[in-house]
Amino acid sequence: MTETALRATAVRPDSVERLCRPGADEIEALDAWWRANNYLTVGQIYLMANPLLREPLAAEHIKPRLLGHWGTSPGLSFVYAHASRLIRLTGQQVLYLAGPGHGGPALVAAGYLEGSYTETYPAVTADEAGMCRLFRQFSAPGGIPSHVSVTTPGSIHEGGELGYVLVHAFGAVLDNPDLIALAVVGDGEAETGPLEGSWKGISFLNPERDGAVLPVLHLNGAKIAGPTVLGRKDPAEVRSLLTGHGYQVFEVTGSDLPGMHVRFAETLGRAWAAIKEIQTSARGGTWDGTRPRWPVIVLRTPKGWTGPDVVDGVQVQGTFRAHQVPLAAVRENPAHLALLERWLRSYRPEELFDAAGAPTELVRRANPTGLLRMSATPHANGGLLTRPLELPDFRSYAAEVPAPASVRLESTARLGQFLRDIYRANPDRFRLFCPDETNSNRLGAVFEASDRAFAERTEADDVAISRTGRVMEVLSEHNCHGWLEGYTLTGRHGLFASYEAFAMVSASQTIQHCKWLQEADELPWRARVPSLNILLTSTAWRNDHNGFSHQGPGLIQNVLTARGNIGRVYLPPDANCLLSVADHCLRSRSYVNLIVIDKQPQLQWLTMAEAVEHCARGAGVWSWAGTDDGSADPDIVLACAGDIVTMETVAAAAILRQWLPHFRTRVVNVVDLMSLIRRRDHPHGMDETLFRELFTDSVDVVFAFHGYPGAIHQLVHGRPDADRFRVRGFIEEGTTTTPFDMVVRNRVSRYHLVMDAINNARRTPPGASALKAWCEQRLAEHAEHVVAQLEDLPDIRTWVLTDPVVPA
Ligand SMILES: Cc1ncc(C[n+]2csc(CCOP(=O)(O)OP(=O)(O)O)c2C)c(N)n1
Repeated sequence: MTETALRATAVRPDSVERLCRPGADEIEALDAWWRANNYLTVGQIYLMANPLLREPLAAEHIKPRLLGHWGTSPGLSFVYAHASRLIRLTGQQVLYLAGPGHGGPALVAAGYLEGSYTETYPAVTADEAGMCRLFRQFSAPGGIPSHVSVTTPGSIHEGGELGYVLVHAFGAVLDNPDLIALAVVGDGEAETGPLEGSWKGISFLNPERDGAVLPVLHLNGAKIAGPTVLGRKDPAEVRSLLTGHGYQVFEVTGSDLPGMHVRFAETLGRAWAAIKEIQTSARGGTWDGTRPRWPVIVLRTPKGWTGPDVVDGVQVQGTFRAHQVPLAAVRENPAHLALLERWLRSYRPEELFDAAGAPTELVRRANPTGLLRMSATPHANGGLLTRPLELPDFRSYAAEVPAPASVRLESTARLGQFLRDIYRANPDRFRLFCPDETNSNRLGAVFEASDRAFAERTEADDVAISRTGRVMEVLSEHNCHGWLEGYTLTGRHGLFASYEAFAMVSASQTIQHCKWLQEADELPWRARVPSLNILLTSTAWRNDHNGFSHQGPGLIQNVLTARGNIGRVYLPPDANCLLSVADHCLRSRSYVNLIVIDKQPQLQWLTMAEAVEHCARGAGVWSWAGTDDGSADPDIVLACAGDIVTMETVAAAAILRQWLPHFRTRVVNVVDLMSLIRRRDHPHGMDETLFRELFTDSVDVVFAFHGYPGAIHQLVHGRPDADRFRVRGFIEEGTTTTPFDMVVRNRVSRYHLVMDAINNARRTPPGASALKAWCEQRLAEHAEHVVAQLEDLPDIRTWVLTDPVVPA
């Protein structure tokens, strides 16, 4: 599928009036399609045999475990049916996102009715046997999950963890001018923080070069166990809320048929026309540049519409009781069984499926064709559309490193220059997403290539901000993360840069995305998409000015814990390693890459050639830092992962070298954290031989780690004598203090590492106790100095590798 092919099927002109006034035959077809969808939805929830009700429904036809969510499903399929009509009449490319993704059976049914489900899963044939398979597989062992998950053709949004439907939709349409993302927002979902923040997406959209999001706020009034806030609000308040966010509000309310079809068709037609008008004006040069009032549809229908009204004397339809399985005891209770049969037959399946069990012509008439079917759109299988990034040679941004630890510079500033040129070379498929910190994170060079995107009013004092900008800055980690997910899942590339501690705000999204990619990896029909790259900077160790709230390296832990091989964690110690790692991540597919490095001026260790080799191996011995001379038998291994702790480790090794010249230390630096894992457990895991070459199989390892110490224990589990790893790391000791005081407080300073090395070495060399005493003395001096002088000791602040250890 090429872009040219996509454009060839794009918008055909059509009369809005024609769109807004469906003929009786059109309503008949889309109502039949909707009935068929509802039938298949109920069938998936309840039936394991007799799919076409060819015989009276009996207990043995009913699944033993009744799972799934009915309540939201008829609303989702109602919108879908109407969107299909819009597509048929206009040729519009639509990506459908179901916020309440628990309505999975409705979307699976849609793909089945459109034929794409059978194309994707040939065993699920368009006949009675296939329908039975479709029903049996739903929410069943060995089958498919209940949500609009990775297995659902046409989906980029599972809607399992609620709150992200609009962020995914906005991400999908950036730099995607021909696409409309139709996003159904649940009213329960609308109570979440991420969703409430995501209405602001239109403040960053540019109608000239971006597509459009059409939200459908589905107020079915209830969530799992009670009413929703927006469902119970006076409609005028809902209107004000959305108007205040900048939308033009369209409303459709009711449950009458065919009246609802008539009214929704007209509303969808008007909303689509509003989008086209905005885009035509912007692309035709008549736009005055003000932020358009994009349409939103508020749809009010009963929860569980068309399902059982009253069950056991209790109102179900239109209440929270319709949320999951409205008839719960069908196998045991003949009255429920009879109600289910009546419910299924109310859709008149004999009109919807032919003798063989395939959808009838009446139903199929409602389907768009080919790649315009929402269940077949390549936008939902973004790997098919992915064009590799044009990447400049990262080596040309190299830091000059005449000798290890001799120069200091801001590593992320080099990355900023690389990103700037990636922007220039890829004006249509690369974006940086950042919560208001691009400059703070020293990535500001990107503004030489692109402004920040902003559709609201700009003022004379604003800097690097315009409607044509493509750097995405919004003070919402949820928006940044979700936009990037939508952007990459539809085939484009990007990077999310965040303060390390606040990446935890969107940590759950990171985890959910890992799950999505993991599942996608197991489906041959899902093409691999660009990776989700996350840069964590302004790290725990150097947020000494912001204090404890800004000190938290937790995201590493989350990514390590993700199942499977999707997660990658890189801790480049300097600029050249950062450039090499970034280049690798931006070329990669279908991973979640976490890159952790601070933004402050920092010592540089490796030349570019050395960095490339080091990063390719993932971990290596820094022989210039240690004293074991390549011996297979060091007295201690000093390992490190993370920029700040690498400096402490190399400084500790320098102290040991000068105080105890016959003590054999080996310094190992780890860039790729996953290399520590056993190969059988992760594809990046280094093989046993290399692991032994680096860490021996019996010498104690003092490991200084950027994050929480437990992570290293988790990673080396199963390695030879894993108990010998003594790990120092962030132990939640933080405050506004000096950089060196941070490592002291967390007991990972050079002096702590020296003492650890002596305490854990297999032999105690002469002079060791004097050195330990000196380390204690230095720590005492530090404690006194920072409080008295409010800064670190001078020799600590300016330390370079060639310094003599004991200050003159
Ligand atoms: C973040 C999150 N919190 C809680 C849940 C559990 N949950 C699943 S469905 C649901 C109610 C959803 O209500 P709504 O968005 O209105 O969907 P609908 O009524 O259309 O089913 C809840 C709370 C969830 N899936 N995600």
